[in-house]
Amino acid sequence: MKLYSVSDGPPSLACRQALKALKIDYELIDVDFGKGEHMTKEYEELNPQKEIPVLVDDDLTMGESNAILQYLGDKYDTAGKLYPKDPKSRAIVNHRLCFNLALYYRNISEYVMAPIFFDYQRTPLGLKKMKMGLDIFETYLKRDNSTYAAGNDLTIADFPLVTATMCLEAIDFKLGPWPRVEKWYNNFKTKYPDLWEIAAGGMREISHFEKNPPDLSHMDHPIHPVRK
Ligand SMILES: N[C@@H](CCC(=O)N[C@@H](CS)C(=O)NCC(=O)O)C(=O)O
Repeated sequence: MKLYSVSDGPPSLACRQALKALKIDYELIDVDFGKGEHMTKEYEELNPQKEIPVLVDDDLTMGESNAILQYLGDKYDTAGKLYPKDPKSRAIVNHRLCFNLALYYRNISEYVMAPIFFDYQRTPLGLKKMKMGLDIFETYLKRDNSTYAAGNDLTIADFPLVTATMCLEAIDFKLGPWPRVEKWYNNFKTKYPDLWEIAAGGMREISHFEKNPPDLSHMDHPIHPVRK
């Protein structure tokens, strides 16, 4: 099994956490975002979306970190601990994965990440949307009185939500107004230091780039405006 991964990419880091939690042997292939390695013809064959991560397992090649997490859970978590088999528990895990992809990380990515790498500004609307995501996550944790993202046990849903939240810490954005989110995030760090360390490596890089924005002026990006 191979994972094409970018060292500071939350979706990649979430997949690495799942691979580690499930004790899966795999080859980690580092994709250099700054060099545009994900925009080559060869990479496009692996992932027409030109996004990182990509998982290759024999004849299966696919991107989209949620699908990767679900596949790893289905194939390797035979006991159904990280990816429960009970339909209702599983539905909550799937819900949190969708929530992260469609709203929580999406808004964090637009507010925190895009302006670091590309020529975007952090706007009051972007901040409002990001805080809305935090408010909603706070509500889920409070409503279910849960220690983890999808109940009282660690699941694959915690990984992308932790790596998304890590982006906030990277820019020193405080979680104080969202005490349940803060508690859940700190609890993950304490209980799973090995898994946290995977996210922490990415956080250190993002934190560095926040203070020293990378020079991507050589990049001919099809969508994002590059800082010149
Ligand atoms: N929905 C995708 C998103 C992956 C994603 O956004 N990856 C970023 C790196 S963190 C990327 O490859 N961006 C390509 C680009 O901006 O050119 C997933 O969850 O796997």
